[in-house]
Formats: sequence, C-alpha cells, structure tokens
Amino acid sequence: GLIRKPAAFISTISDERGQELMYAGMRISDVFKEDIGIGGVISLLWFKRRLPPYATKFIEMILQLTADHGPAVSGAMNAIITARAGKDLISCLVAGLLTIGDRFGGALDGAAKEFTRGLSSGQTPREFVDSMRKANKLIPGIGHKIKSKTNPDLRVTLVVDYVKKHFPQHKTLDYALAVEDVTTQKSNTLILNVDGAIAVSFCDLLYGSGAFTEEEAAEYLELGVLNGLFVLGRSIGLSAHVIDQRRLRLGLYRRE
Ligand code: Q5B
Repeated sequence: GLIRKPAAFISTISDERGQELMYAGMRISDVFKEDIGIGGVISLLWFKRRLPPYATKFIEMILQLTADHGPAVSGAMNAIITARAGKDLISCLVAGLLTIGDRFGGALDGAAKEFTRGLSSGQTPREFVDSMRKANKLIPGIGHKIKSKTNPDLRVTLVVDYVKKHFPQHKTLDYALAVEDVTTQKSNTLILNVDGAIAVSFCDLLYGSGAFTEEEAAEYLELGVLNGLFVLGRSIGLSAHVIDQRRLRLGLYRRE
C-alpha cells in the first residue's frame, strides 16, 4: 500500500497552499478588511492569536520607540561603518544587529526573567537588588550611558504612562519602578531603561491580558520573544542609517 513520507518540515503559523494566504488562520484579505495593523500581524504570527487593541497598539508603540536612537549607539555605528566600507544593505543591517545583546538592546529577555523571578519569589525591591549584587550580576534593564534621573528617557515615560492607562494590571512594571528607586540611590544613571520598561510591561501583558494561560506566558518568555521586539524595531533605524550613508555618499571610514 501507500507509505506516507514522514513530515520533514513542520510549521504552524502561516499557510500559502490555498487560494488565499493565511496568517494563523486569518485570511490576508481579512487582515486588511479588519485593519489589524502591524501589531495585529505580529500578534498572529508570533503569538498565533488575536490580541486586544490596547495590546496590538502597545506592540506598535514598541516598534516605533525602538526604531532608532541616533548614530552613536553600538548598532548604528556598526551599520554606518559597514555602509561606508561599501557593503550591501543586508551586510550593514546584520553588522548592526550583531551588537544587540546583554549590554545593548538585548536586555529585554533577561529583564523579564529577573524581575518576574524577584516579584514572584516575594523579594522586596531592596532584597532583589542585594540578591543580584550578591550573585555578581548586573540587573538587566537597569542603567543607561546618557539617560538618568535628571535627564530622563522620554521613551520610558511614554511606555509607563501608556501601560498605567491601558493595561488591566501592571504589577511587574510597578515592581521594576520600585527597584529603580533603590538603584538610583547609588547612581542617577541606574534608571529603568527602555529595554527594561518594555520587558516588564510585556510581562504584565502576557500574564494580565487574559489572552494567555500562565504556562503560555512563561513559555513565550522562555522562547525569547522580547529581544525580538527590539531587533525588529531597531532594524528600521539601522536600515535608515545605511540609506542615509549612501545618500550622503560618504567614503571609507578610518578613525583619525
Ligand atoms: N551598574 C547600560 O553602563 C549599561 C548596572 C549596575 C546594577 C546594573 C549598564 C548595563 C544592564 C544591561 C542593559 C540596555 C551598559 C541598555 C539600550 C538601548 C539604547 C542604548 C543607548 C538605545 C550602562 C557604573 C556602576 C558600576 C556598575 C553599576 C551599571 N549597570 N549595577 N545593575 N544594570 N545595564 N542594557 O553607564 O560600583 O562603580 O563598579 O550593562 O539593561 O541598550 O541609547 O545608548 O535605544 O539604543 O557604562 O537606549 O548599565 O556604567 O558599567 O560603568 O557601571 O554602576 O556595577 O558600579 P555604564 P558602568 P561600581 S538600553
């Protein structure tokens, strides 16, 4: 009889085999009919479900806020230098993206992990800070090279205001802000930074929106989706820097 070939390749998020492309079961024509936006598309492809409008707007807000932070940050510098070396757009983009990690732009997953651990284990903010110091670990999502209590990061203010206004609960964000009160006693640059603010707010979305079970929320954090948000957002700005350098027709860079 017929012997079925084992499936060598499994995918569960999109399907182009029928007449219409489907994103997590939603027809591409309905994506536009219902005007779900890029936040809605991300909620379908990343989370395989529709999320409430305040959540999809929040995803869009993250992409807009993280799109760029000037030419001086690690990612942009790498992309600019690569562009000036005459490389193609993808090489420049990848050169920039490869700087994203624990120190720059890639502290979201770590921040989500550490702040949820501190909160769920009942540590006070002071105990949390002390436990991290004892473990000889920097707190992911805390600290900035130029932003501080006296030179606040408006991106963080925008996130905090949005979450407090629209989210049904924001206990991880509140906890992180209380941790910031402790860390800024040491140095006023040890603020809750943009990575940290987005990460803890996303924990509140995953655990508090009612769209995910506790296990699903924990699994998404484990899978590392949060750094993906920064990567996606910053790709907009990195590409822009490459286009800018080409437009300016700048030559090979060499430090004087
Ligand atoms: N200390 C961000 O360092 C930075 C501490 C800390 C406890 C901490 C540092 C850090 C965690 C990773 C993180 C995301 C490297 C940052 C981003 C996107 C961006 C970027 C942009 C954009 C800054 C001075 C003293 C030392 C340290 C202590 C520092 N951080 N203690 N927990 N987290 N943070 N990254 O200023 O006693 O003197 O030895 O790694 O969240 O990437 O715009 O630039 O959009 O592009 O060089 O915003 O905080 O400070 O390393 O000289 O430390 O503070 O132990 O204490 P700095 P350091 P001591 S957002």
